[in-house]
Amino acid sequence: MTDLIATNRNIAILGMGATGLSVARFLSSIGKSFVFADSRSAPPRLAEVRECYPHVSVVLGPFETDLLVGFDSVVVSPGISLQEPALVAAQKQGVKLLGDVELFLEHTKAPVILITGSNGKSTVTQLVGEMAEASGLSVGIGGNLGTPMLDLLNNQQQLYVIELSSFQLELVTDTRGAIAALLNISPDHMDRYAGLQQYHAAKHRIFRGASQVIFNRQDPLTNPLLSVGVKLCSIGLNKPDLGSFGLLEEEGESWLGHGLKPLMRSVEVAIKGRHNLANALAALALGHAAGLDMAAMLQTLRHFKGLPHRCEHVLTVDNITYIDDSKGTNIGATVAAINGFGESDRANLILIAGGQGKGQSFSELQAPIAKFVKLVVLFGEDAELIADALAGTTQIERLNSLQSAVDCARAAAQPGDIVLLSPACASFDMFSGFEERGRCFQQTVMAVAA
Ligand code: UMA
Ligand code: ADP
Repeated sequence: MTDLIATNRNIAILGMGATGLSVARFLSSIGKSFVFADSRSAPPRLAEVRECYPHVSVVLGPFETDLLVGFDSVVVSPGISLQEPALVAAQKQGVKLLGDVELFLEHTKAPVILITGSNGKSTVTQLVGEMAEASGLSVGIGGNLGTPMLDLLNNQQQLYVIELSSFQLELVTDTRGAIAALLNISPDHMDRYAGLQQYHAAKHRIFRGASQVIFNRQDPLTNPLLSVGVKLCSIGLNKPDLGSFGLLEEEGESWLGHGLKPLMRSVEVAIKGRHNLANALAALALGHAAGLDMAAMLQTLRHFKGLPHRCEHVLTVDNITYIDDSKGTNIGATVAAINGFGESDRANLILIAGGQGKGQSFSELQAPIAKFVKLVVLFGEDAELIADALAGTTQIERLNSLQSAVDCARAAAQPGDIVLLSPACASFDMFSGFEERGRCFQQTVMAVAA
């Protein structure tokens, strides 16, 4: 019997995607029954659900209050907005809403590291996970990154490293002593939130009940408001205070440092770009908080090549370099990628961007584009919106497919230039996700170069 789900009757799982199915497996494993509901009439994994759970009821179509109030607990998938009128009404009538994070945290027996932020979450999660493995631990790595966290539960695990999205955090009230990091905050998912403040509030829920907290001292939006007794550690690309992580200058060279202590030369970090130095420092701070072996962590930083579609080098041909940053799905990520690859003395970038803008204001792209980008090639649903926001910064072209955008970029590129796909947008208008968009870019680049 659990605190969160205290009855084996009346549990509904909303959403039949990766999260919903992991919740179903978990509830089945502890002998609880449930029903499924999905607001789409034909959700993509319906056949799988019917096959795996032939005796479980499945309710399809818009969520209705009358249906939801019939349940004691409703486990909500992260893609479903809590502002859905039926959910708001059900909660008012005493139905308990919860997510997979709360179930997971209640059932873990090993220490948990939780990581959120607008950008860098997946990189830092994977990096810390690999640092833990290099330190000899059996570790579960997942969450928003891909493997639903409930699927990681296993008595052999000695540590969990979990990426959390703002969506997953919306119902979290107690992280039960986790080590929690908030890497950075810039606007994202503005189509789901009333404004930055609401998004910020969701992100800050990661600190509730945490035992140790890591924040970014150069991003005031990450500053935690905490009660006494919680251990705090900051990261930043400037000089660290005692106990914090940052960059030190030693004999004219940049080093990763812990307090006054230099740890490793920055050029040795295998993942490139200043944003990745911030990610490396965050991973070190988290690993240090969890007691991982420092030598093993530094060795991991020397070898970790980064995840696919995050500023990934695809090809250099005719002295033109192609970079796949398909995971750059918001302006903060694209600004980091442009600043990371821009040369100080000339506009050397051709930026391919566009897709679904998620309600962002694209004006923050103006300054880095004016400085580093000679041509912006736009495609996708919100191309016009982005073109309007960037008018007057640099040359802009609009194409109707990613393939034609690559052709256009290739035709305009000069030796020494970089063609950067960093869309600042979601991909769902034209692709199944950022992975498919990245693969399409890479295949087109390879074909063009052949
Ligand atoms: N659904 C509804 N009504 C809705 C919305 C969705 O019924 O209003 C149903 C869909 O029909 C579908 C199911 O819910 O059957 C999908 O659920 P979901 O959208 O919550 O997605 P999952 O498949 O459960 O995947 C989620 C995360 N997706 C989202 O938060 C949108 C995955 O992150 C995550 O990897 C997975 O859980 C495991 O933890 C993806 C993501 O895009 C990568 N995350 C966003 C991001 O990184 O920006 C937040
Ligand atoms: P997330 O899981 O938060 O989306 P990823 O690690 O997958 O983060 O990186 C996504 C993109 O965000 C990268 O391709 C890069 O463009 C950008 N990025 C990565 N780390 C940072 C950072 N620390 N600050 C700003 N942008 C970043």
